[in-house]
Amino acid sequence: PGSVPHGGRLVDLLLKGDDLVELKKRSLSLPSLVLTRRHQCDIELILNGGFSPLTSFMDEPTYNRVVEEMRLPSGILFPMPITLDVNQEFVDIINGLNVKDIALRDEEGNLIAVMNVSSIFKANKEKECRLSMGSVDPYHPGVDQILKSKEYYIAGKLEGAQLPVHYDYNSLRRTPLEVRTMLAERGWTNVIAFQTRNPMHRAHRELTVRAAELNPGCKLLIHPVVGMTKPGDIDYHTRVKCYQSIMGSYPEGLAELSLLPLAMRMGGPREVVWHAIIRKNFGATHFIVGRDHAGPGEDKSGKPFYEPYEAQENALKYESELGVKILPFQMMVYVEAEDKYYPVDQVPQGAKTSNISGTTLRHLLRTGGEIPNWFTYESVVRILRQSCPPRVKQGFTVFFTGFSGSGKSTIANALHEALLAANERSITLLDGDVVRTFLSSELGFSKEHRDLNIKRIGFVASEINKAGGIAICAPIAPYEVARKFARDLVNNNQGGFVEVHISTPIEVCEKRDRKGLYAKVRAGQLKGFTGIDDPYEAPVNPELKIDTTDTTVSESVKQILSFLQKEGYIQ
Ligand code: PPS
Repeated sequence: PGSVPHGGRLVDLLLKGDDLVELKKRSLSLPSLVLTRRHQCDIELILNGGFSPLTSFMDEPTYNRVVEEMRLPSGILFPMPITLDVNQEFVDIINGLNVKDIALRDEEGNLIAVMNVSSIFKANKEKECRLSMGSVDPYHPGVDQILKSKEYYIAGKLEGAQLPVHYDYNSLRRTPLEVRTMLAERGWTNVIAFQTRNPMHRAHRELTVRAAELNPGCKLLIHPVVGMTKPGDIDYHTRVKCYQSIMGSYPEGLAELSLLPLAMRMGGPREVVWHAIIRKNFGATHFIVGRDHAGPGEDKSGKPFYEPYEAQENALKYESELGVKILPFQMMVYVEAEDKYYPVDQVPQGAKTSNISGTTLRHLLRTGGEIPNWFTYESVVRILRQSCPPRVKQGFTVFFTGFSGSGKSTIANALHEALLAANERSITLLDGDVVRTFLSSELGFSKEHRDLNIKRIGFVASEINKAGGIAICAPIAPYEVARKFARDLVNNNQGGFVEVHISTPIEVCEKRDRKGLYAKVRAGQLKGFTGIDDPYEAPVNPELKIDTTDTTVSESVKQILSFLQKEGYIQ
């Protein structure tokens, strides 16, 4: 039952029995390439047929035609370049081989597949971004990922050993064949797939049920992405709990949940066509496309990358070629007078509508504000509150940066004491000198070592925050990129990041010279000293800036505490 796979046949590249034993044996003597998370998501859907008719990462002619025309060399529609990027060093290794077989492995060393490399090429990444994403702005997550990928792409015949290993939700991670089998068992021939990367609320439930009502005989496949989504999205563990809880709200026998290990590119108009192809391969006959499908948000100037219905229009344009019925939906809004949801273009005249955006929801969660029943289900709110605690309970990092002798450590210590007295969370002080004694004892003061030091501090702070604790860090941290790295790590681990630039001028620091280090520098006994003969990139947009020339320690601590209070981190 269900749709014919894209290209006519469902790809399955996994070897079995003796062939598999033989492949594993052969792989032992091959050079290994460790697949990134994105590669693993892609290869899973190549090996199990989710990307049918693709049978590997794209070689140069395939890649070029896909980028330029959204088509495979056979002429079949395929909108998204699927590439395996490697560096020069690995290309040299391949070039040194007689038989160009390589073992593709996950980070634990598990063999995923063997590739016989037949195409190695340097891509025009700018062109790839411009044509496939419609932008070259690295604020676009898909563009950023392409631009950051390594300089060569490789491709060649794949022999699959196993799908990437997962430890969670294995009963819900169905392959295309498993979904098709499930549909067959249920006797479902007409199936509407629903894609999402967000928690589901009442609007989503109403939208999907409405789609089924408008297409009699259709059942629903709720098919959320658990591979990679937009940075900053709610983590998939939390989302899966939400999906599981919302499934009980569907009429009996109408909907099934299955998880998709896709690495999204947030490529809107092209991505939607790709999503439809994937769902077709999983057996769906219909595909819901709402407002701003796979949208990457806004560019640097706050302008959306795509028009809100651009993706929808593109999906409809290719509908007959796709062989999947596209069900376009406008945004659903709540009409209080009727306690009902309507697509925004079908709201009864004059009726007052309500909606809560993702941003507002996050704000309500962070501030512990009330989330109304008309918007979502109590069980969903409970799950979201657990994963996104209000700020007073959330872990956070206060990250001081500034010259040696600027006052970082003194203020950090005083802040530590003040916070100990005023809150219940555990607090860890990661002072520059202490870190260098225990965590980074082998490091010096080159740019590389300083960056590594800050990465380590960021990592430890993010882990502390993940467990709900407070981290106070006080390194010099002279480089913007490393500070940003620490900020991103913390933010991605549910932590708040408060950067405090102790902006005391270098002359004042030198005059104080508490540790006698500046004297040593002037005497030529110490080289590469921050602010004297080594760079310091001042933060452009720190949360706080304090110059201790005329500000006392207690005044500085007061400023930080009142900022933390204003932002809701402490009461
Ligand atoms: S960094 O750049 O963030 O990794 O530096 P950090 O870990 O904070 O370590 C700075 C402390 O090391 C002492 N020290 C130096 N600082 C700067 N440049 C050079 N070359 C150097 N050599 C030793 C100095 O005491 C710093 O401590 P603070 O507390 O900042 O005075």
